[in-house]
Amino acid sequence: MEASPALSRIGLAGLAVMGQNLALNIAEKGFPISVYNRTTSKVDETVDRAHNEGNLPLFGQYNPRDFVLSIQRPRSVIILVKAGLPVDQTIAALSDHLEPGDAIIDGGNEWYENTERRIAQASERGILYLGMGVSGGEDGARHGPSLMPGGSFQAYSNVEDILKKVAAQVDDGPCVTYIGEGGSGNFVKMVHNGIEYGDMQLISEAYDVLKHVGGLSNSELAAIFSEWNRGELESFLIEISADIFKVKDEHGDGELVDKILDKTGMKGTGKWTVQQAAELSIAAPTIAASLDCRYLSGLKEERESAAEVLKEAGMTDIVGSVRSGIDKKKLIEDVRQALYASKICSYAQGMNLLRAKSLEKGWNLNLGELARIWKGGCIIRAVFLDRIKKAYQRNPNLASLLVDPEFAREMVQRQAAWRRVVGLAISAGISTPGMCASLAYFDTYRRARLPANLVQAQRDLFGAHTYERVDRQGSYHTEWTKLARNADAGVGIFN
Ligand code: 2AM
Repeated sequence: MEASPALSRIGLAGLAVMGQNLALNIAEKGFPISVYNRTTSKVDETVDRAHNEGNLPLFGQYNPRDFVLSIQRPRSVIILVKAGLPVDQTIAALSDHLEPGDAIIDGGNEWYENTERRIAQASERGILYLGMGVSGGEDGARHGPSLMPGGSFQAYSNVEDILKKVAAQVDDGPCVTYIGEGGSGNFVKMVHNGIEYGDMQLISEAYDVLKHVGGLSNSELAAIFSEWNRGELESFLIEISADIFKVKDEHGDGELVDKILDKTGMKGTGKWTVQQAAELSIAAPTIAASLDCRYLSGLKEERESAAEVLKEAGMTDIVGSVRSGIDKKKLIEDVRQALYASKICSYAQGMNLLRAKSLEKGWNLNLGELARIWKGGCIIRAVFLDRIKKAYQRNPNLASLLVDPEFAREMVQRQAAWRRVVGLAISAGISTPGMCASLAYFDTYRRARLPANLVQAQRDLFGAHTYERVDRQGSYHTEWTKLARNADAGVGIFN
């Protein structure tokens, strides 16, 4: 370790995986950093890594007081501990030593309202506060994450130079921007994660269809995903999927992917996204379908017994009969197009959720800029995000990505392939809830007239909720039952 300078430029408390890597990244970019963790062995571990990874200017501290006092004023302290109570406890431990003008930056996946509460509490003591979404996992934190800081603009300005160097760098700048006031940084990160659920679900459905309907092997899947990663689907998640299909099982035959228990874990941000969509009356069916699929995947034993029961009830293998006569090459191209079109719908949902929240809270979110900072560093990074950025640059008030002229054209060009894939999957009994949800979203959104007229009539019949008419102003109520009976009497069917 280098000799400790007079004072560090910044501090970071909470040295689990993300904290350690982000601290090392900051040090590597030339900003002297103090680090602290409740369990001090992690401080030593981080100091050792800083030494081994190039004598980085990182300085271990072993109690909150020394930690805070080792940072230059106005101080900026990043905390990366578990969301919820641990954040409050860490703030409490540090607060005694912080002074007005200092800033706390919570880099965890925090619920945005907790950040808003802490902003208010901190401001009573003159402390500035940022809730900063950090995406990119371990590797992103170490070599360039996507950063979503929201809250005090002054706190952001104090560390802007650091964040811009530490973030992933793409062709149009560092993957960080001041998101907005309050808990906007956490909220944007939450929706990012919801979109990530959708992407992963859609990719898994593409895999399922190719494997079961197309009969593709893992090595074929690896080749197809690598090829896809050279086109419009180019993204981190497609790239890592290609790699996953290649890995052999070291404990047996074949590839590891086939040995993995089909039960998905989750930490809650996807659920929050769907809850918020419901609160704001925003349709997010693709993201909701991906969440539902995680729940259903969790019922492994129940699914196994359901398979048994249904087999006994006469359920036979539908896939087998559909598979014969499949044109593999055409199926692969169709699935690629279906995946792309489904993805556009999923991002349209996420972006509309962000806009609705921005309006409710007055955050003034810049959707194009959010797409830009997701181009690098984070899990959903993709070439496609540049197109989203440009769509919002063309028209910041775009009602939906689906009506951006470029995306609209792409959807129309892909819809035939998309319908073929979904139709085939349904016929084969391979569930594609994400692709189906996206397609239904598209078909519902693009239709100028929906069967909601009948729903309104039913509501008016049983609850006198009234309805509007397409051809004249005002609210109407009709005595449906009475008129229907009269009509019956008139027509005389039942007489
Ligand atoms: P620990 O190593 O002392 O457990 C992820 O769990 C990170 O959050 C770890 O660095 C962990 O510290 C920290 N953490 C969890 N709960 C905490 C708390 N109540 N106070 C301080 N740090 C906490």
